[in-house]
Amino acid sequence: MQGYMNKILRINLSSGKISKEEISHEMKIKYIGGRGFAIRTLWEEVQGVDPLKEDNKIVFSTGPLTGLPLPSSGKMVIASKSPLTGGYGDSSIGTKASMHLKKTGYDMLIVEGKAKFPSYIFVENDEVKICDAKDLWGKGTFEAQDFLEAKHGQNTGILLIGPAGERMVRFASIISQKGRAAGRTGMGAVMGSKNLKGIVMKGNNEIPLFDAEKLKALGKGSYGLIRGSEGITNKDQQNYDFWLRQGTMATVEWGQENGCLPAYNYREGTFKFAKQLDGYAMEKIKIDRKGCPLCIMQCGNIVKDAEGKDSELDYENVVMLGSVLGLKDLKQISTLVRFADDYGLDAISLGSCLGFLMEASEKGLISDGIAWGDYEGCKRVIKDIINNRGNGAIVFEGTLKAAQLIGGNSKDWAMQVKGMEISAYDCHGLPGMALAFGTSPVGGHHRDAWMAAYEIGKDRFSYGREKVEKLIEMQRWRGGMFEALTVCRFPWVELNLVLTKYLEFLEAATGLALSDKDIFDLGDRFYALMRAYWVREKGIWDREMDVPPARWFNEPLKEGNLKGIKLDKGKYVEMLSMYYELRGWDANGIPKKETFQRLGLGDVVEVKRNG
Ligand code: PTT
Ligand code: SF4
Repeated sequence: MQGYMNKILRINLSSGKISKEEISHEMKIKYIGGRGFAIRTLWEEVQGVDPLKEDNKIVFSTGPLTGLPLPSSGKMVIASKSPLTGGYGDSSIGTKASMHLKKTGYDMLIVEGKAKFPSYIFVENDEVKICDAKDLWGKGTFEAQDFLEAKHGQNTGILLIGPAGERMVRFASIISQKGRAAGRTGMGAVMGSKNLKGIVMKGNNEIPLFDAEKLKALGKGSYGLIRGSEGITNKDQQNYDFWLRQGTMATVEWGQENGCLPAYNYREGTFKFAKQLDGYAMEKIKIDRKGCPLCIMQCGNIVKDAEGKDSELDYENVVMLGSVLGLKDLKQISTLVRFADDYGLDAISLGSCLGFLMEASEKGLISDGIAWGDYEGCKRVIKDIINNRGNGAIVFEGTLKAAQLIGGNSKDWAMQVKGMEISAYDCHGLPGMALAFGTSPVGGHHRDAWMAAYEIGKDRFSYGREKVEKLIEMQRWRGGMFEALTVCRFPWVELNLVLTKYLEFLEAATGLALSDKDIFDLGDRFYALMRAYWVREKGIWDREMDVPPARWFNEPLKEGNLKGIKLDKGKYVEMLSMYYELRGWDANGIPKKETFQRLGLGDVVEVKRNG
C-alpha cells in the first residue's frame, strides 16, 4: 500500500542479526501506524519480561503521513514495556530522525537484545551497522549529537540517550536535535539497558504516494490555512504570529488566570510569581526558535540560560521545573531544562520528583533535604539522581517508588498515576482533566486528552456524562488518529486545522478512505489493546489504578480565585464508572469479551484468558 515503505527493520543487539520483514496488509488496515503498530508488536512479542532486561524490545514506529510535505509531519512513536510503570509505555517525538527512518525504507524499527558493549546503530538506506559507542558513553546528548553530526553529516536523523539513560534512571528520555524529546515513560532507560547510546539514520528513498498531486495541493493549502489562522484559545492576539512568538508558553498566563497552574507540588493552582515565567517574560530572553521538520509553526523557544548557554523552553518544562518547585527566575529554570535535555531526563517526571523531595524535606521525612525554590539544591539533586545516591536515590525510580521508600502518607502527594508523574495541570478544579490523567493509557499524561480548556470553557465543575463522552472523543482523535498517523496535533489544537483534513491527507497518501466512525473504532482498538497489555503485564488490576492522587480530593486550594476548591471522590468514581460503561469495559476497567470482539481483537480475548 502507498504511503508506507512496507518494511520493518529488526535488529538484535545480542546476536547482531539484522532482518527485514514485510508489514502485513491487515496490520496497516487495522492499526494504521505509529502507536497502532507499536502496541500490536508489544502485545505479540513482549510478555512477562523485566523492562530493563535483554528480552524487552523497543519499537520506533512511523505512520503513513510521516515525512510527507504536510503540516508538522515529522513525528514518530517510540514504545516499549515501561521501566517506570511496568505497563504499556510510549512517547511521541518530532525529529529529523522520524523522516529519515521512513526514507531509509522502513516504517518501523524494532530493537531487541543487548549489545555487549556501548553501541550505536547506523542505518543508511540498505546499509545497517552496529557501531562502537565506547567514546560516546558518559557524554551528554548535546556533545554526542555534535560528534555524530560531525562524523555522519548534518543531513541525518539522530536519537540519543544521555547519562540518565545509560544509568537507567527510570524516567530517562530519548533526545534529538538538543531539544526534541521522547520525554515520557522511561524510553531512554530501555535504550540504556541495551547498551544502546544512539541511532543515526540517513535515508533518501522516495515515499510512494497514492495521489501525489492531490497530496501536494492539500499540503500547500493547509500550510496556508495555518499561516492565516486566528487560533482557538483564549486570547484575542492568539494567531499564527503570536504562536511563533510564544508557542506553548502562552499557557502559563492562561493557567494562572484559570487556577490550574500547578505550584508547590500541586498544592496550589496559582503561582504568585507567574508573570516572571510566562510567555512575555520568555520573549524578553528569547534568541531563536527551533522545532521539528516539515513544520511552519516551530514551537521550541530558544533562550540564554543562567549559565549563558542555549536552552529550549516550552510550557510543561518551565512549569514543572519552575512553579512546581517554587522557582521564579526564568533563566535559572532554563538551566534546569537544559540539564534535563543534556542528561536525558524527562523534564516532567524530574520536576515532580524534585517537588516531592522538597515537600518531604519540609515535612521532615528526609534528612539533608532541599527547600522550595532552592536552585543550587536542584542542580545538586539532579546529579544525585543520575548517580543514584543521596536523596537522588529516593526518586531514582519515580515518585510512586519514592513514596513506598519514605512512607507516611507521602503516596497522597506523590503526583503520579500508574507510576508516571502527572504533567503540568493542577486539577483541584478540573474533574474532566483529572479523569484524563486517570485514564491516560501511559500513566499521568495529558497527551491523549487535554480536557482543561474544554471544561474551563463549559460547565467547569460538572462531573456529567457529556464530559466523559468528550473525553473519550478526545482520546480517539488524539490518542488514536494523531498517534497512528504520527503527525503533530498542534496545527489542529492551536491553529484550527480541522480534523477532517487529516483524513484527506491519509486518503491522498494511501488511498484509504476512513470515516469518523472508522477513526473512533481505531482509537477504541488501541485503547482496548493498551489496557489488555497493562492488565496482562501487571497481573493484577483494580480501578484505583485509574484514580489520580489523593491530594486533589483531600486538600482544598488555599490561595487564588479557586480558594477552597477540591475534587469530589464519590463523583469522580461515578464518572469513572460511566467511562468504563461507555468504553465497553467491566466494573474493574477491563475490556469485556464482546468489546474485544467488536474491535476485531478476538485473539486478544484468548491470549488474555490463557495468559
Ligand atoms: C512529551 C512531554 C512534553 S509534552 C513535554 S513539553 W508539551 C516535555 N518535553 C520535554 C523536553 O523538551 N525535554 C525533556 N528532557 N523532557 C521533556 N519531557 C516532556 O515530554 C513536543 C510537542 C509538545 S511540547 C507537545 S505537548 C505535543 N505533544 C505531541 C504528542 O504527544 N503527540 C503528537 N502527535 N503531537 C504532539 N505535539 C506536541 O509536541 P512525549 P517533541 Mg515529546 C525539550 O513527547 O514523550 O509524549 O512527551 O515530543 O518532539 O519534543 O514535541 O508542552
Ligand atoms: Fe514540532 Fe512544535 Fe511544530 Fe509540533 S508545532 S511539529 S512540536 S515544532
